[in-house]
Amino acid sequence: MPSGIIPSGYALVAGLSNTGKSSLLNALTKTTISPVAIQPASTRMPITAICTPENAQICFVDTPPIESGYSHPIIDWVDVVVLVADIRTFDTDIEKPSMKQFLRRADKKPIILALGKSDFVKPDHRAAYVAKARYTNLFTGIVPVTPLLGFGISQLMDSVLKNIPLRNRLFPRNINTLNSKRFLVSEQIRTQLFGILPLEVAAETAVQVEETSQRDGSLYVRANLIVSRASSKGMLIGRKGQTLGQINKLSTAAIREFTGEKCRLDLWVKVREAWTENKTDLLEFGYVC
Ligand SMILES: Nc1nc2c(ncn2[C@@H]2O[C@H](COP(=O)(O)OP(=O)(O)O)[C@@H](O)[C@H]2O)c(=O)[nH]1
Ligand SMILES: [Mg+2]
Repeated sequence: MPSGIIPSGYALVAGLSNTGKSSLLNALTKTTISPVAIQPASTRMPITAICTPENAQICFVDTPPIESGYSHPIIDWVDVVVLVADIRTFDTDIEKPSMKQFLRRADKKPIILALGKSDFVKPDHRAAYVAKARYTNLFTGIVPVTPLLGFGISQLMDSVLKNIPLRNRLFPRNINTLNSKRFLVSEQIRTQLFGILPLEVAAETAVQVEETSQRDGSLYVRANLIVSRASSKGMLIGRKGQTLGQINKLSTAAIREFTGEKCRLDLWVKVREAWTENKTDLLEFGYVC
């Protein structure tokens, strides 16, 4: 192999809502870069994490759910697709229109099927699920996985690596994401909202990180939580500031875990009426590429 030529490329992580895409990306890259929420559909923009197994580079791209159509165009520029599906519902899920559309667009790419949530089926039944998926003839590889337990992760990584082309390295050494820290921090905060607030309020709260800096040996983050109607403001703050305090506590812990830095978070609640209906607000808050 000529010097400087290594396996280097992109792997899309796609799947229906709540199948475990973000958990899988984190397990593959040994990070917590992509927030995992109990509520479905929390990932809204691609989140990238680069890992470097055995002198190689793979940039995994976590995406919003297939139902949103967001991941379809990304297929065209990645080298390999990791399709995450719930092992229990895979056979009916691939019949859904959005999934069929996705699979049609991906038919020229290697697709590796990660059968997620495999802890929900008995270990000696997993081979039967794999055989059933193999019968579709759609996949280059099929691996049952349980990201939280690390099960199937190294097999999946090997399978992805085999499909990454040899080329000059695409990414500088020592970078682990293509996203900005500001964006990743805002996503960590935004995800916490879904565990604390009613879904409709969380979905209409933008997070705008105004500052990330070093202060007294800690990461200092100042961020605005921007609600779309004045009546939601009180709900975010809560009685005696309790709700905001809880959002702050959970977000601080999440940012600390993801950055590895001690964090001090300063959160403010602001109102911008009907921002969800305004194109320039959507652009400003990172909802449109
Ligand atoms: N039991 C189990 N839960 C999982 C597994 N993978 C993900 N989850 C849970 O499923 C939920 C959705 O996971 P997430 O990674 O955010 O899914 P995404 O919406 O596809 O990105 C979270 O509560 C995860 O903890 C798995 O393999 N087994
Ligand atoms: Mg996700």
